Amino acid sequence: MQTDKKTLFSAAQPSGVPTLGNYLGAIKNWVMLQDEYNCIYSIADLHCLTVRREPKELRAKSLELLALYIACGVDPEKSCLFMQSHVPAHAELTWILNTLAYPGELGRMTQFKDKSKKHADNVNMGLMDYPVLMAADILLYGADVVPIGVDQKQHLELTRDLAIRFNNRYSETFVVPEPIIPGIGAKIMSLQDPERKMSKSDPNENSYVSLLDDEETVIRKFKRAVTDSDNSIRFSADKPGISNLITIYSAVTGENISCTEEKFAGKGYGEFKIAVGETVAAAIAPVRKKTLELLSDKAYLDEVMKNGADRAGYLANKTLSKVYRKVGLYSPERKK
Ligand code: AQP
Repeated sequence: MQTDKKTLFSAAQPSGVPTLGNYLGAIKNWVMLQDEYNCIYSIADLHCLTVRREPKELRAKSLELLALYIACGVDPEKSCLFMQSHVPAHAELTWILNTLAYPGELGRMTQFKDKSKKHADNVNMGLMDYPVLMAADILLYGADVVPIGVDQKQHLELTRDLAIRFNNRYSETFVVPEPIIPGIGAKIMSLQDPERKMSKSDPNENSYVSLLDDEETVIRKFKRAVTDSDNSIRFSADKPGISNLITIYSAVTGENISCTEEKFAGKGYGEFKIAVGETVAAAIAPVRKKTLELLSDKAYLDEVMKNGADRAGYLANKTLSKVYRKVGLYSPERKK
């Protein structure tokens, strides 16, 4: 780790194939920030257990997500890439932070409320404790910044509150992190219900574009995207469907929203949907190709994972020892 650089932490759950939302809201920025920061990127497999999963599928998706990170441009030589469950300090710090977190504040989290409705038959303690584990992920590495989509803003606020609460109670220990939220692409919406965010675990496959979708599938999903009947390509709060497509096109091409509006002024929705589909398909095609290549070299992926866990474990354990000492857990003296 270079000491003159600030530290950045971010993670995604292997809860499905990452969507265009995960890419534009998070992973794309991770790649751009690699030179500026000491970057630590995790695969949040422990977070995944808050919802019932098929164990075999979780294992496969975890490896696939590692391949996808690398295929998107996250460089394991520059950044630390690791599986959350390979560094036990995440679960250990969660326990300590739990003693400072209140059920009232966790019960108020929007994601907890949404997921409790979605998984009404399995509202478990892990679902409620999700943001505390996320706080442990971030605080273990002294992260100064955390790139996130808008949906995770509330959880990052809680991380900051827990860090400040701990520092006030036990003396200055944790860095209080700042979010980095992308200008365009911070919240990509579902293609079928543009009032809801695009999510990789949405049961309706037409609602999201996955990073492993082929060109034909991507274009088909955009053609079917729900829009309004006004037929003017204009960004507006009362036109959530078409505004979402304008956002996606702008985020992928790097053009601003008004440029996109001008470019497609007077064109019909049909033509615009195909243009968005083709642009997205061209952007993700190399990611798909590279991911499939990487997945055929499991030994390489395992090696990246092991190295990452060693690097992350070293940093995390340093913080955890400090925390244990500060809260008063006894540790025997080591002989020199
Ligand atoms: N629709 C989105 N637009 C922009 N950013 C998004 N992110 C997620 N959805 C969007 C950002 O992606 C990062 C990784 O997210 P995650 O995998 O840890 O969990 P999530 O936010 O719960 O993502 P999903 O796709 O909605 O997963 P499921 O369906 O399993 O719950 C985060 O930085 C997030 O902000």
